[in-house]
Amino acid sequence: MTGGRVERYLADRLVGGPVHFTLIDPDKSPGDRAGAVARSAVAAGSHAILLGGSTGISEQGMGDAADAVKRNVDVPAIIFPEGPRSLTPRADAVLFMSMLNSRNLDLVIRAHAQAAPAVRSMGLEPLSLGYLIVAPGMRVGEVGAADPIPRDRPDLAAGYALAAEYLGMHMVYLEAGSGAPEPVPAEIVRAVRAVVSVPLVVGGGIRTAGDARRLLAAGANVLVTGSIAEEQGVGDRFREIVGEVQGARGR
Ligand code: 1GP
Repeated sequence: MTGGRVERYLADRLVGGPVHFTLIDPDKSPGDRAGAVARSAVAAGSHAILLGGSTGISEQGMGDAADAVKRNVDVPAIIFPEGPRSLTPRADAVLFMSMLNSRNLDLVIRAHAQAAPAVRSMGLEPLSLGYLIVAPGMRVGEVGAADPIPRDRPDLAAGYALAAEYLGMHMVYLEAGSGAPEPVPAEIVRAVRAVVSVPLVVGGGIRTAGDARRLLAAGANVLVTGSIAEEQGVGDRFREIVGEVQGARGR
């Protein structure tokens, strides 16, 4: 990977093995609460904080959460944008993501054309990423008007992911949707891993150490968890998942 400071931080960490990102929704954990969740997540071994949610987060809400995260931890605070409105210069970077299998051109490229000048003037580092919704896709799949990749079509996912890499995107993100009853199938992760060389991010429905182990064994480079810390705080379940990531780094 080339790019700015956050991309280099990630590339450096990825040399040592897979990494974990904690997704915090500033609507559910505003301001100092976001800072407290970030602090326990990073103490448990998480490598970066994503800030986002699927409902409208104001610039103010996003900015306050980013400030609180930066006061509490020394890992990047990265915006997981729900639209151009949720950008703030107070974060370190933004996932500059195209939803590859959306029927809505806004999510493929039009919102990006609108947001790019703001990203530039805010000095936010854009992290170029192809975002692929896998069934069930949950709310983000609905709001994003996605045609989710069926769970028995690893070939289709591999085609999209390879196209993203050929288009120059620096990462591919396989998303089952927040709260999904099951994470992205390991077969899909394996098929994508077999064809792409860019880092592979996997999220949605990761609830257990077993889920994490299967996804890591299939070739995921980054695991993202959101709901688990939101619902139960940074407890045993969270620690077990991050423990799997840390364990894979040790091998
Ligand atoms: C990030 O949407 C996920 O990719 C988060 O999913 O809330 O199910 O962990 P969970």
